[in-house]
Amino acid sequence: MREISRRDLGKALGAACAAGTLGGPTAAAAALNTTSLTFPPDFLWGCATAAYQIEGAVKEDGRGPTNWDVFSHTPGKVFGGHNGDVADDSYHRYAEDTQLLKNLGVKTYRMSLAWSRIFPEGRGKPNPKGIDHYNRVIDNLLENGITPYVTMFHWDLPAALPGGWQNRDTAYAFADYAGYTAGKISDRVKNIMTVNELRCFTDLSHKQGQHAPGLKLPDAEVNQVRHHGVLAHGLGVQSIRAHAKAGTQVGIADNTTFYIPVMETPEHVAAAKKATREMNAMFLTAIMEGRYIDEYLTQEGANAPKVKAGDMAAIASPLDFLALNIYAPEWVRADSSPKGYATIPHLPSSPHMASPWLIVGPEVAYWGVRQVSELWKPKVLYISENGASADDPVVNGRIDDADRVMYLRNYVSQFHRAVTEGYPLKGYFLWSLMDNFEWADGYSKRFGIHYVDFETQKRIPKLSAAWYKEVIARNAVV
Ligand code: GBH
Repeated sequence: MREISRRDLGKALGAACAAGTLGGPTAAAAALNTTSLTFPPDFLWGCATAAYQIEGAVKEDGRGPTNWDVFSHTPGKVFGGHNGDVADDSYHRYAEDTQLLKNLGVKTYRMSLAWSRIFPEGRGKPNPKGIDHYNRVIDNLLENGITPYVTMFHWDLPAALPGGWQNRDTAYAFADYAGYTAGKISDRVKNIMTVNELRCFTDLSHKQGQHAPGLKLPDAEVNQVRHHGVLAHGLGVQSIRAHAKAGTQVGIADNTTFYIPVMETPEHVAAAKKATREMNAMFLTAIMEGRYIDEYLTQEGANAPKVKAGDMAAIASPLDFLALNIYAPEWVRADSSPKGYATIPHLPSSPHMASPWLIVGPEVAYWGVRQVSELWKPKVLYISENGASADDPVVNGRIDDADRVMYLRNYVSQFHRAVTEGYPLKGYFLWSLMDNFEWADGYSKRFGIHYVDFETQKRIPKLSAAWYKEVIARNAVV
């Protein structure tokens, strides 16, 4: 694996000094930082958001209703009865939000498109006003020197599609929408992700019932929903390639469940890698290997998904890049069971951020990158999301979210380790640019590095925004 040489470090430090970016107290102090945790010069720093979480304007310019409009307006489903009707009003304030990005100095922005703005009924007749809107957003980003990375589906499914993800036809409708849209934007958007987080819009929505449409289906039906999810991704890849300009890079943003070895010894490291492959059998493992592995099929037995000829080949369509959303860790130890490993549940004393599920385990950042690299050798990796919820009290107009900074610094340091060891991690998108509609938690959980006052829509940079700006300027952990 590649090591950063003294010469590289010397050059990087020299360049930083020459550019006058080292505003710190002494060159020696700066050198300490720079020598320890500097990223490669072409590393891409970015921020991420998603359409339903920030846009609002749910009835504007012909947008069709989605599963999340229905779900959030159903009493008892979302904290406090909150919904995305207004959210951050970014549909109208996108130019202001571009300036937030520009001020941070990010080179890239990951955004998602609302399928139902482009096809209000999910399929059939496109709505030109939907594409017009996203063309304005994309052009505004490019004019400000920010490269958009676009996710085609971040959970806001057109409500008109019968049966939603339980219906196989939805996978084909997605492919049609993704291909059509790629044809319209790929003259300017060079990086496209199909779907966001398979496990969330399948299991969390159809097994645990916490996300739209809020179902708790039996296992066989859940497995079929999962199959339609990965099929939509695969057909989407093919359709995007068929319609987009040559050279468009296509990938997926997945929240693969990653297992940290309890100790960094060969037996535990191997056990954790095996756990990651098997526990993601219905999602990323199927996509990267083109089949449902025996462990999964045996475990599910008669409940295994029904697969048609050609499905697995479509699901395994080669990707230009793989993007990972990395938040909470799982832990595993090697043992003498037939599987060879035992997972360790989170403990009451496991530290977490404002969201109880968001256990802090920075090593998952390193192990996630290393495990997918070793298992499937992707050409290019991105972190499509990483970030944290915090309480964020406003004190004298300031939001000093030192806890979020602590979280981010630790995770970014672990990504740095992965980069230093030579794994192909090329960029990082922080979740999120600003506070927004946090799904079932409504507006009660804040993930932004900009505070949003939802009464006035005023955006205020938090301490974490100042920290991230400094990371980007120095291209190093600060
Ligand atoms: C990502 O989801 C999403 O892509 C993004 O839209 C979201 O805003 C962001 O991360 C922050 O959550 O309450 O124990 O049942 C992360 C996936 C979905 C994981 C909700 C935790 C609730 C678990 N998260 N889930 S629990």
